[in-house]
Amino acid sequence: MTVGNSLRQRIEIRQGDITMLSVDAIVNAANTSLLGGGGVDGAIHRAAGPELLAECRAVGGCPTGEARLTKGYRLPATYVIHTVGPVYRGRPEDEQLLASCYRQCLALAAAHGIKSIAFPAVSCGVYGYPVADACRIAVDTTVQFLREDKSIERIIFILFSDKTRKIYEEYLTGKSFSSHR
Ligand code: AR6
Repeated sequence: MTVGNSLRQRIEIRQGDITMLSVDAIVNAANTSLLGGGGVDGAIHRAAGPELLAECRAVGGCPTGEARLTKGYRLPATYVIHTVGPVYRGRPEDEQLLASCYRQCLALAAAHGIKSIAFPAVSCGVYGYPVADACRIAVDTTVQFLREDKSIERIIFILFSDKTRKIYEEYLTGKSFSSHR
């Protein structure tokens, strides 16, 4: 088995509801208040229960491009890592901020000994990021991180729609996983 193959094997693409996943951490596509909202954020708060909102209140918000960790409460996941993606405007900063979301989530996960983490398509709903661009940033940033970090064993990109899942699968299939840096 080559280094490249083992890296590829740590990444999984799935379609479904992130709130159902029994992993160490799920990522929430939140807003800077961390006080809940619609989309995946609403679904996570509903499934986790009011204790999650109470902890988020105590955290006191999160700037765009950063991430914060809380417990998962009534979710099957142990932790929730809340990140705030950029509202898409087609600026170069959008790409930097979205990449920073993925890097910060992964760094927080590694710092907490998290071995399995699931990501939704951050910024691809209400925040309007084109899925193909967001997918490239998500996958490339994650692969870059996994080359350096050996502690995270499993990353799941969990997509709500079949269309989005296919975009991720096609991108991952076309990507080279050779061991060069
Ligand atoms: N599981 C997995 N993916 C989901 C789920 C789910 N249960 N529900 C929705 N998605 P969005 P954003 C997908 O809008 O664009 C909130 O109000 C959805 O199809 O949830 O980062 C926050 O409070 C889409 O592909 O997040 C912020 O104000 C992706 O998750 C704002 O929306 C992200 O869509 C953040 O916007």
